[in-house]
Amino acid sequence: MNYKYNILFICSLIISIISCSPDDEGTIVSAPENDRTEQQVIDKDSLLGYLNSHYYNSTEVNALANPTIADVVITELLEGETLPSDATLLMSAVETKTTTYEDVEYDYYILKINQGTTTAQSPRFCDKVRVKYAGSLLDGEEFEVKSTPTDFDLAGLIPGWSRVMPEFNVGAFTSNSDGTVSYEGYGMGVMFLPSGLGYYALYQTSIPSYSNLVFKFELLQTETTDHDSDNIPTYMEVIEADYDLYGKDTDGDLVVDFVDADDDGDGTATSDEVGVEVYIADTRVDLQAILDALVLDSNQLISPIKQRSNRNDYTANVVTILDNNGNGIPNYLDDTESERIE
Ligand SMILES: [Ca+2]
Ligand SMILES: [Ca+2]
Ligand SMILES: [Ca+2]
Ligand SMILES: [Ca+2]
Repeated sequence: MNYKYNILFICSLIISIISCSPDDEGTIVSAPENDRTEQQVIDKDSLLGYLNSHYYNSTEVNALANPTIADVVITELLEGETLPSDATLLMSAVETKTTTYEDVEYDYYILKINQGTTTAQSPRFCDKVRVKYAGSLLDGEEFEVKSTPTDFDLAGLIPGWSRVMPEFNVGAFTSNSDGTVSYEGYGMGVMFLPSGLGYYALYQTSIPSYSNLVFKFELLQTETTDHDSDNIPTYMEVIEADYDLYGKDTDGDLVVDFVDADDDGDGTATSDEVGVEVYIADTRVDLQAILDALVLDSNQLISPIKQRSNRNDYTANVVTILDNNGNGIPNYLDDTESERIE
C-alpha cells in the first residue's frame, strides 16, 4: 500500500489513469454527498472556532531560520486561560483566502511562517512538489506525518493543496557527498482547509467524511509537469486562473489538452508540431548551467530536466512554439492545412 496515494490523493477520472495505483480500490469509501453550500457553512463555523481557540508558539518559531513541521506546535487555549506571551492566536496570524470549487465559494486559511527565498520558483497548481508534511484533524489527531522528502503531483491532490502550494516559494538545496540533500530557506507554513477542499464525503481510515484538515508543510522543491509528454507543459494546457485541469479541449474529442497527445486533432502529434532541441549533460548541475546560459526567444521554453535512467545522464528540451501561417494560433492548436510545413 502506497500511503502517498492513499492519504492525499483524490482520484478523478483522468487523474486516476495517471497517478493512482490499483490497490487504492476498496480503501476509500464515500458517505452520501451533503449539499456543498450547506456543508461549507458548517465547516467555516468549525474552522473559525478552531482558529479563535488555538495558538502557536510564534516567538520560538520566528527565531528559527529554517523552522520544520515539528517546530510548529499548535495548542488549544482553554476556557478562562490567558494567551501565553510567547504565542499568537491562529486567527490573528492566518491569511484568509477565498476560492470557488464545484460552484461553491470556500474560505481557507494559511499561516505563512516562511515564504521561501527562491522567488522565481513557486509551483503552479498542476506542478510536482517535494514536501515534508504533517496532517491532522481539528481535534489534534494526526493522521499522517512525512518527515522525509515526499513527492506529489499537485494535479492529483485535494483541491486545498493545489491552491496553497502556489502561495509559497521553494528555497535553496545542496546535494551532499553522502547522497543526502540539505534544504534551507524553503517555504513553510500551515494550511487550514474546509472539508470541501479536502476529502469531502470520502471516508478513509483515520479521516472521517467531512473532516476539516490541518496540514503543516515544508515546500522543498518543485518541477513543471508535462503529463502527456507532448513538450507543452501542463500549465499551458489548462486554465490556471480557475485551477481547472479540464477546461481546455481544443479539438473537442473529450480528451482534455493536458492528456491529449494531439491537441488540435489534425492527425499530427503535438510533439511533432513544435521545434525541439535536445540538450544532454553528465550532471544536473552541468545541464542547468548550459540551460541558464541560453538566450531564449519569447516563443521558446525549457522542459523540465529529466534523468535518463538507461544512460545515467541528464536531458532537457528547448521547445519552440511554431506558428507557420502567422495567424497567431500555434501549429499544435491550429488544425488548418496552411500551418503545415510545405
Ligand atoms: Ca503537455
Ligand atoms: Ca482533445
Ligand atoms: Ca496535449
Ligand atoms: Ca496536432
